[in-house]
Amino acid sequence: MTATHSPTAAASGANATERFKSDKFAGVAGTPKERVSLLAREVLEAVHATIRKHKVTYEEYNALKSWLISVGEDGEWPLFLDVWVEHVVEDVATGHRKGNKGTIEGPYYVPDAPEQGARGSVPSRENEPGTPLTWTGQVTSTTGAALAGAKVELWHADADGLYSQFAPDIPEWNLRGTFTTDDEGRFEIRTVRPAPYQIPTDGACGKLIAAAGWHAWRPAHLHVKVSAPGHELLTAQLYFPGDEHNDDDIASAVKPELLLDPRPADNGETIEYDFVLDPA
Ligand code: MBD
Ligand code: FE
Repeated sequence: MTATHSPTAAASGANATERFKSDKFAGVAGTPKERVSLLAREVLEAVHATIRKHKVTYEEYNALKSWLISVGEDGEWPLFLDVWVEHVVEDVATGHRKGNKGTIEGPYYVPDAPEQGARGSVPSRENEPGTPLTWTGQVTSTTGAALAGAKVELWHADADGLYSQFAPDIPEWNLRGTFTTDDEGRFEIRTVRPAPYQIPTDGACGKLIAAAGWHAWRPAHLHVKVSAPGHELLTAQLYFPGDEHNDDDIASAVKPELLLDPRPADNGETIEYDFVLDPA
């Protein structure tokens, strides 16, 4: 027995699957059957066309079948879909916006992180590893109005690239907090710089990456959800200039508008980044 447990794909996948089922799954009950039929048929036709075009063999078909089974066994459907599909859904869903660019949510959001007021530190361990980061910003509407009482929910990986509630031996709300803007829509958040993130390599997604000769990296990122009454919820991630994976994120979720401009400070670094929300 060792005192600490190594993170495993199956454990973090199982957590992500449970989280998704408890928070989000509403089923297809509200989707008209014409729509289900259209989408299912076209996706299957795209698969059929690929099989014909590349003369897929029975050996390859069975490898796919075995791999798809393991995606479920490893609890990696949330990871697989969020890494390779969500960015297109996000693009289609938010293309009309005039305010801030957003990006994908990914598999590791947890609602109701502890409230920290307009100015404060994100919950963290004593001596939390990583460069201290002080982030000041303001939430406004595309109408120009400052949004007082807006919520900024922040969550991110630690300096080892691990997320609380999905990796073992990390306090429940570590590096997860909810901030509420002041009368001028302003906030100030103290946290630490996250590390680049490698998606689990020991599960089904890792097997695909290895078999295809891809890499498993996402650039370091801060996740946020920014919300205010009467406005569209913004889900975004912020990135650090110079990260070697900003240009080849496995999850295709980097946009130039989401790059930070960190400046050295007495204690670590400061960043300024504001949010503009679209009226709903
Ligand atoms: C992450 O941390 C993440 O943000 C995404 C999108 C996918 C996998 C892990
Ligand atoms: Fe992430």
